[in-house]
This record gives sequence, C-alpha cells and structure tokens, in this order.
Amino acid sequence: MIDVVSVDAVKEIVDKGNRFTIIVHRNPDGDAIGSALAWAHYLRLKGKFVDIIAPNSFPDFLKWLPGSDNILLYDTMKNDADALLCSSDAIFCLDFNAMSRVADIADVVNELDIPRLLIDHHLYPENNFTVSISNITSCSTAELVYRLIYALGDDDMLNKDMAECIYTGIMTDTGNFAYASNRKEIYIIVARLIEAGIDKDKIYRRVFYNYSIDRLRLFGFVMNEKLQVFSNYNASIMTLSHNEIKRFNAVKGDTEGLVNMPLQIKGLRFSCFLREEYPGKINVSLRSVDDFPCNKVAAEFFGGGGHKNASGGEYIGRIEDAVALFKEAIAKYSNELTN
Ligand SMILES: [Mn+2]
Repeated sequence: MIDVVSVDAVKEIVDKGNRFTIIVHRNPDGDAIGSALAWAHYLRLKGKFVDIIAPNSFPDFLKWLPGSDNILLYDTMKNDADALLCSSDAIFCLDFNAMSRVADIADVVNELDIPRLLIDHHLYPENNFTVSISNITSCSTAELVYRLIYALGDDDMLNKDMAECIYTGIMTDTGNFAYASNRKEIYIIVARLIEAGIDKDKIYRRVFYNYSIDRLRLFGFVMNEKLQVFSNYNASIMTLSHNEIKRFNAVKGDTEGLVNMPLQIKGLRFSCFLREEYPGKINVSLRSVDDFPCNKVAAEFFGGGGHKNASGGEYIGRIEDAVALFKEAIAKYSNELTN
C-alpha cells in the first residue's frame, strides 16, 4: 500500500529535518484533524518541532482530540502561521489531493523551496509533491498514517494519544465502519489501536453523541419538512437555506452526517444535500451506496468530485435551480440508479 521508495524518502526527510508543518484541507473533518494530529504526535516523539495549520476552524466534536488546542487556524492567525511555514524544513500535506484545497496557505507554500510530502487517499492527486503517499483504496488518511509509521519501523512508538487520533480518522471517514470499510486490514489496525489503549466506544460517543438540542431539532426539521424522495430513481434531495440554518442556530459541523440519513430508506441509493452557505452560494453534498458513482454526478453537474460513494461540489445561484439541476442529473443516471 505504501511503496518502499516513498518510505525511504519520508525517513530521510524526517531524519534530516528539525521543524515540520502539517497542513490540512479547508473545513477539516475528523480524518484531516485526526491524521494530522497522529502524525504530529509521532514526529514530536521523534524529537521534532511540529505545527499543524488548518485553513479554518474545525467542528467542536473534534476538540477533545489530544493536541487539537494547538492547531493554528490560518484565517485568524495568518502571520504566525506564515512565520512557521517559512521556517519549516518540510511540509506534510494530509488528507487532500490538490493545493487549492488549502486556500490561501497554498500561496505561501508554493513559494517555499522545501520538500512537500503528500499523505492522502483521494482520487487524482496533483503531481507537485516531492513525495506522494497516495492510496485510494485506503479508507482514510489516518489509516495511511498508521501504515506509514509501521513501515518506518516505529509501530512500537504508537501510544494512546496517537491511537485515539488515528481511530477518529478511520471511524469518521468510514461512517463508523458503514462504508469504505470492507478490507480486513482495517480491523487488524483497529485491534492494534485498542491494544494501544483507546476506548473505541467512548470515542464514538464523543464524536457522534454530542448534539446540541438545536442540532437534533434541525435534523428533525429537515427530515420532516425538507426531504424530497424520488422513489422512481431511488434518490432523494434535502435543502437548507441560509435563513433556516440561522433559525436553528446551526454552528460549524451541525449539518455533518445529515446527507447520510436518507440512505437509511429501504432501496434508496443516492442522497443529495444542498446547504446555502450564504445567499447565492450552495454547497452540494452527495452520498451513494454500492456501485453508483456519485462523484461522477458531482463532477458533471456541480463542478466538484470526490470518492465514488461520497463527494461534493457547489452551485452558484438559487436553491430551486440547484434542485432542478439535481432532477436533471437523476433523470440522466436513471439506468444506473434503478438497475
Ligand atoms: Mn479522509
């Protein structure tokens, strides 16, 4: 899964360097934060100075993760972050495949003449990395971080903090082992993480059972009033306007997981969630099951992409028009959705 040449290249860069920066994608999720923290813990145990920079903030349900309070947010601490980037011996890019995913951080990183290493599991990584550990069969970047540590011969350094971060990445990117998780190696790794001291049941509750009352009511509202099911196409769509988001006091991460819920309907194969970030700008989340490639719909209709069963894009315009476009998409893919 990770080739020997890349492992040797990482080893050389880690051995030679003293100060590293890890960067993750905009709107970082459990895998971005978990894998970055695990890799940071590892490098620090190797005696290195390590900082993590995220383009913007991450959900509260990840703020218990060991080390998460030291993550720098680029949108509020640009000067400090730039200074750290400029004094780094190498940059590790975790859980994204293209520099555009780190927004403004790319402007600074692109000017630096230092190694840039990718650890990621998304399709079609850019080829402007010094070392690229990219594997799309991996369930998460966190899995790759564990495998890399193992390949570097340092499995014995795995401690509880690292294990909690790795587990959070694997758990969140597989929807608690509900998708992208049929490879037996994942469970061998999980067994190892339990051996390192994690309480996986507690991690589950910390991440998934932490709703505010507003959030639970928001989910109820969407399911009751905003879900449209197209039974003929085994597809569904939900929308949430900017005003509705405000009405339920929704904070960052509150709509996470919403898009998966319609997949609980028997026979449903394709779920779309449109969230109006601000009037005129709509975030599109797509989920599918089995062989239906929702990333093709994302690319073709919503200028996005992602994984076969989990992808996204955006739509500039009105919600009604985005819904109409989705209806066009399911009509076009009707064979794939109903066969
Ligand atoms: Mn990921």
